[in-house]
Amino acid sequence: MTGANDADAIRVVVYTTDPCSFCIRAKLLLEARGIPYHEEHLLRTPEGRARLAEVAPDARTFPQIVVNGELIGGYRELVVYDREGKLAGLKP
Ligand SMILES: N[C@@H](CCC(=O)N[C@@H](CS)C(=O)NCC(=O)O)C(=O)O
Repeated sequence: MTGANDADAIRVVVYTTDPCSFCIRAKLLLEARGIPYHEEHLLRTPEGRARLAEVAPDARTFPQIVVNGELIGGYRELVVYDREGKLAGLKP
């Protein structure tokens, strides 16, 4: 799923799986803030696993959220990122 049509505007990748309530919360927060994102759902796109292993080799939980190629963490870290005002800077 993608939150915008303009692929160039997408700087956020959310690695998800099912079931995953934190994944849903992360996506809702991004949508509430109007931040476009690309979802890599690992059950639907198994090749995403290799991409996730590259950026977050130690990841044990979902979601894993990457901004501008850099792993910021999971949902809790996304909330902190938002509180710090950094999400606003990702608006197209
Ligand atoms: N601190 C993490 C917690 C994420 C979390 O616990 N996710 C669950 C799915 S909703 C998970 O991956 N559970 C598997 C496990 O803990 O091994 C965050 O904020 O994203």
